[in-house]
Amino acid sequence: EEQTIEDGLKQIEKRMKNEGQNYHGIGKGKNLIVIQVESLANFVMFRDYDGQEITPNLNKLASSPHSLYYNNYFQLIGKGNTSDAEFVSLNSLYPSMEKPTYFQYADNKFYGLPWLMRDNGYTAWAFHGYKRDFWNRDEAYINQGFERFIAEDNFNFTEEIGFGITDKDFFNQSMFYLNQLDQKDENPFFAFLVTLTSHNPYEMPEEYQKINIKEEHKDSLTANYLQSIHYTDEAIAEFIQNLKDNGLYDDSVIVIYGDHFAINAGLETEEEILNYLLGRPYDYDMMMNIPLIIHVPNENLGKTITTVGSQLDFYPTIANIMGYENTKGITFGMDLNNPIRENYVFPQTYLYKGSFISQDYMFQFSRDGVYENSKVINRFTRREEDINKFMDVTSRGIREIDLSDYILKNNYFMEYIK
Ligand code: GP9
Repeated sequence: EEQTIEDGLKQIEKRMKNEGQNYHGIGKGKNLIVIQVESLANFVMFRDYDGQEITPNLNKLASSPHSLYYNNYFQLIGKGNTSDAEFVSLNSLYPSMEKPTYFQYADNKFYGLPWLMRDNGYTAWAFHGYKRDFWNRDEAYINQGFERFIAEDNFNFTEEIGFGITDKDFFNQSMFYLNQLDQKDENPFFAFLVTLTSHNPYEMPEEYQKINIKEEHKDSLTANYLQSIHYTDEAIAEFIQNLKDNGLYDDSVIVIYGDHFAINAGLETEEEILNYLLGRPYDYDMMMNIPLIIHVPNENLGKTITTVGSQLDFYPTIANIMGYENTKGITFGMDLNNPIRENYVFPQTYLYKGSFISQDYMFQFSRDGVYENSKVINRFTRREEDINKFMDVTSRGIREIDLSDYILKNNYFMEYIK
């Protein structure tokens, strides 16, 4: 029988209750520094190109005894690309598929991570070195719970790459504001930093191209990408050193993840270099795979988490690490350190609504919306399998997306959050 919307939401709310013993509260009272990295794909992690390590610093961080590294983590964006990655991660709600969520629902009431941290005494600021009104951030951030937005107009830069400010300038100058936050009061802070340099088409000036590219791969999008993500990797390492030099490192939880894919699957021009780099065909599940690293200085962690998850799971995962429970909003994700059910990723872009990625499968729901035209592949054998046994999972995914959309459409938290 048909379940009512209210019953559906009650069910989602009920499953939020999670004892969450693993890593509960290991970040309690510390600052929370989250870095969302432009186009950081997981396929560059722990990978060499012709004997050259692409992201040596992120590799070091991810394999540190004080880090958790999630290697089976996926993007979950709609029409708002980078801004949806922010929205989904901070709120654990699905993005709108009509318009970028930051535009369509800028005025809605939310209870995402910035609000949770503020309710627990934190100051929450956002940092991004591009135009204040791009993706409507200046308006959306207010209802997301950020008290201040350090944007392009707060930075000085002489050198421009791609969209503008370089990641090194961005991180260096952000230190000034982080020090301000640190000295502001007794309270810890939540800083949300969004990088910019490694943006498509990834063209870097000659002096920043540190990876030697083979003649036959030169000028490909992927070759450019390796150069630019290598630069960003170095910028992040300098930033962490800077946190140490400024005495902020030991008191902070540092979280890093990619906002979305770097190279679209199915680009003919990229086939050769990707095959060479990966030694296997590049498909949508690899394209949408982004890394998540949670680094807690002085905590004994040192683990790679293979549980499948996505940006939808970010908020519950971080909330448990910080030791706080979300008792106000409704979140659709799962704490990846305390899995209480089998997790599925339900994307709506690149893989269409009804599709899913699970531990073993990638189900590609047909673009025409006809189940019978869908296909499923085993993620390990890469072979196609019979689609019939996945009907209930796809309908569950569609149901969840619709429930989340109901929250957005009806500004549901307006009444719900006291
Ligand atoms: C711009 C930056 C890029 O502010 O966040 O957004 P994208 O084009 O990647 O969605």
